[in-house]
Amino acid sequence: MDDLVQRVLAGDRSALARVMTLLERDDPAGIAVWQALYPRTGRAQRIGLTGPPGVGKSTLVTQLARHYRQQDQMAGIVAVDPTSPLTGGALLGDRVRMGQLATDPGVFVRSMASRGQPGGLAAQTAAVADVLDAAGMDRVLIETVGVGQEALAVVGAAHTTVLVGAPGQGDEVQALKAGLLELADVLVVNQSDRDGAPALAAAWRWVIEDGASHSPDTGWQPPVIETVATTGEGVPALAAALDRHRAWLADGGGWERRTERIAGERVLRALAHRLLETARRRAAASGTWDRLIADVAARRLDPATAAARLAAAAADEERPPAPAG
Ligand SMILES: Nc1nc2c(ncn2[C@@H]2O[C@H](COP(=O)(O)OP(=O)(O)OP(=O)(O)O)[C@@H](O)[C@H]2O)c(=O)[nH]1
Ligand SMILES: [Mg+2]
Repeated sequence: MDDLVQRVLAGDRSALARVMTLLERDDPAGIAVWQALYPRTGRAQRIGLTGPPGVGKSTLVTQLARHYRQQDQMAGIVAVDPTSPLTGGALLGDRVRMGQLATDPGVFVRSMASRGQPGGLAAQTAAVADVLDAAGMDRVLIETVGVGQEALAVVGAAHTTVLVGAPGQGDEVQALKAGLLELADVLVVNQSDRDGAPALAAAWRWVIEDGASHSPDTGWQPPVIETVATTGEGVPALAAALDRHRAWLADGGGWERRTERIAGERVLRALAHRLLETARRRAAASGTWDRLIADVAARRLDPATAAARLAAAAADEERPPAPAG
């Protein structure tokens, strides 16, 4: 284990890949390495990018990584569930697009499937980002599809969150109204080589300047950046906005506040996961699970009482053994 820790800290790529695979499986050996690495994290800017399928997030992330490489910065990329129904098989496309980046020692790309994550997707994505951070990446770019709970949880663990849209998607302003605006620090209208891009950018600016949903006391007005990810147009402007946001967080003490918020969410998530797992395991082992479910189904017991019993049994297990004597 110590060996893996040292190798990750030295930026050894095969060690990074190994630890990430262990983490994805919730393997105790991987968790031990991650725990040893955790104190060595906190330096990288974590940038979460989300948006509807096919708007060009992967293309944009690739261009951003290229931009950072030109500035001699190291960039880690985590792409969550890169195969959306729309562009199916995008993982291969991502590999091709990332082309020479894939062999650049200053870039590390990791794809994660959103299914079959025993420890929860958001927790594992954050842990993989920790590994990249510990390995010395200056920026960790986290791409996730959509605007659902999981996607929000993933990008919510970033210092800077970017909402990417494209003309012809239709739902963007709706998504903003649904509360995404509070989360997005930077808005990107990609595919601005296509019709409808200026209108979308104008609509977004209007929503932001209207400011109804954006809290005025933060002092940060999310910029709307227009990009063409396929050519790289607008990518320097996006990178500049990401730098401005980082500087703004650092200057106003917002960096610590945000880091604490992220820490709080991570602990809460870990706690919920742990309690749920303990409750499930206990109930399954003792046969209580099947009995309680049957009782609730037959209306002999209400769901809240059943949950209270399961929680009590789980709490029993979580309690440390009483001191002897
Ligand atoms: N015209 C145009 N096409 C673009 C632009 N950016 C990306 N594309 C194309 O849009 C398609 C989808 O791009 P991706 O980068 O895979 O999009 P994505 O948002 O990562 O997609 P998912 O991960 O599947 O949600 C690809 O064919 C890109 O070449 C752009 O700025 N203009
Ligand atoms: Mg993608």
